[in-house]
Amino acid sequence: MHERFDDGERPLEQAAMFLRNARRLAVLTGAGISAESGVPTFRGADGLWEGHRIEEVATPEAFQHNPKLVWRFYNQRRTNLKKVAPNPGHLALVELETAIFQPDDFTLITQNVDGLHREAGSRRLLELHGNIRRVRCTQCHDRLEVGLEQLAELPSCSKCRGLLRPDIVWFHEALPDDVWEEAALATAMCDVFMVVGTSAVVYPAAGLIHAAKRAGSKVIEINIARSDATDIADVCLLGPSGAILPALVRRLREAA
Ligand code: BJW
Ligand code: ZN
Repeated sequence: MHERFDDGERPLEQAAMFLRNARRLAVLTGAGISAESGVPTFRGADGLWEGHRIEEVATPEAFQHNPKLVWRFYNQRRTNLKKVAPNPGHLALVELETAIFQPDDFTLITQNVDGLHREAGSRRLLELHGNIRRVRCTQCHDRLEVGLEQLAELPSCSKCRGLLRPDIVWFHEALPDDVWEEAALATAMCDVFMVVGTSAVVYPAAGLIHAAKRAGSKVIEINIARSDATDIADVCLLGPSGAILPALVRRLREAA
């Protein structure tokens, strides 16, 4: 069976060539890689939650004014995640890490909070925006893995009774320093930077793409539509990541 690439096979071969010539690879993923698992993206046609834009429910201000609304949003998303599993795009990235690149030469940087890369088996993984399966206390800052079980309307800390919040980076909040530093380092060191399923509009994550380009890396984009990364990419593979990533891995394996 042949996958359909909008511009034929040429971009796929060019991307494969960049990867064959690369020692270090860094990959930045966004919501698009989980779309084929059934997780809605943020800025698509269905990007609203009960009429709210993400910017209205994913801020510390929203949590301060209406923590019940914000917790309802996250509890609903956590429940929906129980029904989803990693797709062939997630699995192809695991194969790139474990079968094609050396373990220390591959870094997966994700903006996603759904935990699907970890579930798929990715090892060197940097979660820039946190993880929806974790909470932290607004008072004592304790962090806790809670999985996807339904939490109370307003869950509280078992140590200090403080209000718990999702361990996620909301708008106007800083990214965790250690994770960000590792992501910036992997970006500076890589030969190829691959951008998968992100609109590339949210900073500082999107800034990594520009930093990679400035540092001289080849940039490969995989997306079903144009994004803010398209004009700086050296090659764009237009199509669903669940088909394109496995096709790319197959091509690299054939050549090996
Ligand atoms: C497929 C596909 C398939 C679909 N295959 N592809 C003006 C200019 C610049 C910056 C700012 C500004 N005003 C404000 C800011 C800062 C702000 C920001 O960037 N805003 C922009 C929106 C303008 N950034 C922040 O606030 C950040 N913090 C910060 O700057 O702090 C400063 C600070 C420093 C020191 C101290 C204190 C503060 C934090 C940003 C955190 C973002 N968090 C979110 C919410 C997480 C909560 C949650 O999940 O509930 O993270 S926002 C949301 O967007 C989420 C995502 O990770 C992130 C990125 O979205 P993504 O992944 O790109 O998804 P989409 O939907 O946009 O795109 C999907 C793509 O997939 C599309 O391109 C599709 O075509 C494609 N696709 N199916 C392949 N099958
Ligand atoms: Zn506490």
